[in-house]
Amino acid sequence: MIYNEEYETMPREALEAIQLRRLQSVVARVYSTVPFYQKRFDEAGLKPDHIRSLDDLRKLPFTYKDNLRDNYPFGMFTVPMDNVVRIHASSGTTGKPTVVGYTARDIQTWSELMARTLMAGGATKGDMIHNAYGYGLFTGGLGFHYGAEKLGASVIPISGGNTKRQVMIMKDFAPTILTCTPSYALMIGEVAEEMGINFRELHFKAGIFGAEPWSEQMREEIEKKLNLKAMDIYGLSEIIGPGVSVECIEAQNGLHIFEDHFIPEIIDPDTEEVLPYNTPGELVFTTITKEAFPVIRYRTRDISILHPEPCRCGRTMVRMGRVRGRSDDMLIIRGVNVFPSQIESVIMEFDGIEPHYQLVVEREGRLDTLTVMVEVNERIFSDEVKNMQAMEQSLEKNIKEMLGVAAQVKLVEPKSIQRTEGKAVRVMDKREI
Ligand code: DLL
Repeated sequence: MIYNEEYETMPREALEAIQLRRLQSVVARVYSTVPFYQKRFDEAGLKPDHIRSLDDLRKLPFTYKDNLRDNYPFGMFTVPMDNVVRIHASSGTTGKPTVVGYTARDIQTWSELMARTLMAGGATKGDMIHNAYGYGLFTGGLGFHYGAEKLGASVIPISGGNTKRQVMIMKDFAPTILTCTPSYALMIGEVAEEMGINFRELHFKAGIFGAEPWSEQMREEIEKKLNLKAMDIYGLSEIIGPGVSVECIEAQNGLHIFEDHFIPEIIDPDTEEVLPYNTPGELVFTTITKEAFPVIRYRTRDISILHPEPCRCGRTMVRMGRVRGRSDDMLIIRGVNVFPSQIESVIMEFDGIEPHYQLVVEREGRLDTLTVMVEVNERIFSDEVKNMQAMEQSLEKNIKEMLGVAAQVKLVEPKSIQRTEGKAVRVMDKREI
């Protein structure tokens, strides 16, 4: 079923005409309202009226996460704060979050995209949606919530956590659609099992899972254990939140990008050259309808691929493949975006610590765990055990405060972390997903 037949199944030619018109308008708007863009376009010798075809998009400079950080918190907004009705944020590279804003019309756009998303994943007005994405600064909870209401479905705004209570509510309220991260879906499955509740007795038909990488194997496991069809959803705060792309229940094969709002490109992350369809590379998005916080050619760092072939569901929007990795070192630990450099900045504030550290990410049961191995100097290492323990604890506290993610810190003896000739190996990701 298709929420917005007119747009989602629009012939490519008509779609491209709309894209061009919207692109021209957003380029003119950012040029006249955001000093950052004006400077960048001027440096490239570009004026908004140089954009005469969709191919001209390539002439525009890229926008990087660092640019957002440099303009923290609201410097990239194109409207006065008076017109901003919502603010969300996600973690950034320095401990400062990436801040995004929405006008009332942006919230309407986002709600429509999430209504489309839910329907692509099998939801209708008659469904009850158990929304276990986190509510708060994270875009997941509220993004799904508004989409569910727009669709006219009933939404249970349960957010994440207190899993036993979630299972009880699933049993008593009989929701039919589950929305949460794939790792949390599996955890709910395990807790239900421990409580003696079989998902076959529940009423779920489909789940829409994303916000972190997962695999086809994980899909199979979720579908079997939770007795539902599992769809992949992709999005990022900088572009809108969830609602950038989603799989359709008919094919479950690639995520349709809502191209009437976002223009995707795939580039080679090193040379920045634009690559043809069906070639893997880094996803780049330009938002063409957002008002408060549009972005031009945003480098997502997510590695994917674009497939233009028609889909049996009837949507004409291009599909992106499952995200296969990142072109930077960002990790997603229990849903929180973490950069090794953030941890580095926390640990380097301590006296007696050497700039050698390693992050070990593992999965215990369904939960990601993060261990930070930190090398200390001789003086600290030969100190009393209780002093070392106190230092470990304060490091853990600071990491939790700065990044919002719990880590176990282990101080290790001088020279024990392996040195390499090339790039330091900072991360050991032992999770098998
Ligand atoms: O994770 C938005 C979202 C909420 C998406 C709910 C889907 C569902 P951020 O916190 O800004 O936004 O994190 C964005 O998460 O650049 C990817 O690296 C990763 N990511 C998101 N969805 C997927 C997915 C939300 N389906 C970052 N597969 C992105 C793999 C994903 N990675």
